[in-house]
Amino acid sequence: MSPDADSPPDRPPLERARDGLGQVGEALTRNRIRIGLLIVILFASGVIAVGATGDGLSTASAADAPEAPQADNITVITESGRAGTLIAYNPDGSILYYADERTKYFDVDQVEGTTATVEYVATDTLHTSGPYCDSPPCARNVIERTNLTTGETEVIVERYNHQETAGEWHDHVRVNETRVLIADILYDRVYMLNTETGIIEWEWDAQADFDPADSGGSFMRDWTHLNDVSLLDDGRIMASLRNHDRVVFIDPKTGVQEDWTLGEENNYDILYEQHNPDYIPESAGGPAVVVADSENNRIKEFQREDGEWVQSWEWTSSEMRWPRDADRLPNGNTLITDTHGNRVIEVNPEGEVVWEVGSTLPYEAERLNTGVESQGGESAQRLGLESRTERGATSDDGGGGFDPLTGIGHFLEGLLPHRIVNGIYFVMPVWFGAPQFAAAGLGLFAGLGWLGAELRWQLRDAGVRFRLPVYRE
Ligand SMILES: [Ca+2]
Ligand SMILES: [Ca+2]
Ligand SMILES: [Ca+2]
Repeated sequence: MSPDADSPPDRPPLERARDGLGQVGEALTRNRIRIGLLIVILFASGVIAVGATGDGLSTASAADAPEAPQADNITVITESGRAGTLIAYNPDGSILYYADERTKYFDVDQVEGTTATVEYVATDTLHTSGPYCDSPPCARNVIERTNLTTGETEVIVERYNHQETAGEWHDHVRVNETRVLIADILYDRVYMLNTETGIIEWEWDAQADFDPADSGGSFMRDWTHLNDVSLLDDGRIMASLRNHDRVVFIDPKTGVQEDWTLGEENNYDILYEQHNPDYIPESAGGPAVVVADSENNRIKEFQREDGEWVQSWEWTSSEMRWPRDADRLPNGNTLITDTHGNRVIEVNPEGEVVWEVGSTLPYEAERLNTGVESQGGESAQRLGLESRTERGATSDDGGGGFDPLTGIGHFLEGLLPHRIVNGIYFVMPVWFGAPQFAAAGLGLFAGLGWLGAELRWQLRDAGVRFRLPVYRE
């Protein structure tokens, strides 16, 4: 059949020729766009594949874990990822102790009167249903004590939770030989457990002072996310209600001391889902609280002045992602876990990084024999610490040089709320850094752009086809 026979008789030949050329040109343009987008997607996939297969940071075994720089004392680091670890570094930077028997490790503290024994909370994830678990994942929480020199480990408390989400223990603190305070995320409370009898002897329930209807996260899912507890020398208890963006001070007899509360509902300028607040008493230049302001990607310190909390110090870096611990050391340095920055760092009073070791999803770090958490340190105000935002080359790019993908990654991160960025890094593997973030962003844009273009072309073609019966077949 000839084209003439199919075409309506009233269409001039010139117009038909122009249409034909137009279609050829259109097809060429479409294919060029397709090829261009394909190249972008292949490039992005390549960057991600290189990240996945590269010999990057790993703590999967004691042999894989990186060595640390020298330090004056043992450093203990916990990792809370799906393959969590507890790693202790000798002062010379070699590995003294390595454990990965538990699924995740959280707060760790040196045991008083020992030189190298620690007590910590850890969680086993129960992946299958059974007598302890109806709908997995569920959790078995433990408090354990380990002599890092001999490796001898003793289970002190073990408890099952019917869910793992908001069911882990992230902190405990020892009251005396037979009593511990537990930060209970599942039931939004702090309680004192007698470890000999197993009996709860005291508890503070967050509902005593907060209404689940108009505070914190979803009551049904993860209301307070109570992730840290401290016992102060004056007998008060300090607790971190992460989802309330608040640190509260609890009188064991009367409950929360409202005028002491640090942070406000939905006021993210003060705190945004913090971890590991440490109280620095008046005798050490406080009252002050040094805290990892996690979703704001910075470490902050607040000083008590005229009955109010005033921010007295801040440290952050362009590389910092979701820090979860900061300890003021006796020498004025601050030991920081940079969770999605995949590192534990120590910054000096001038704010310079003077010690750094790679770590995958670190939760907290302790430098032994410097006082538990910040107990051996002084306030930023007394030390005259200067706030600082560190900028510079990434720590993991092998040094020097501007890496455009890292730059694009940081730019894309800046377009999104911190919470979304930190959430993405939380679910992605450890090798997924800023370059991969950039590649994933570019790949996603290209993919969505391609989809949009194809849809548009199809619609356009469909529109043309609408008129087709008029002059075709
Ligand atoms: Ca600790
Ligand atoms: Ca802590
Ligand atoms: Ca610590």
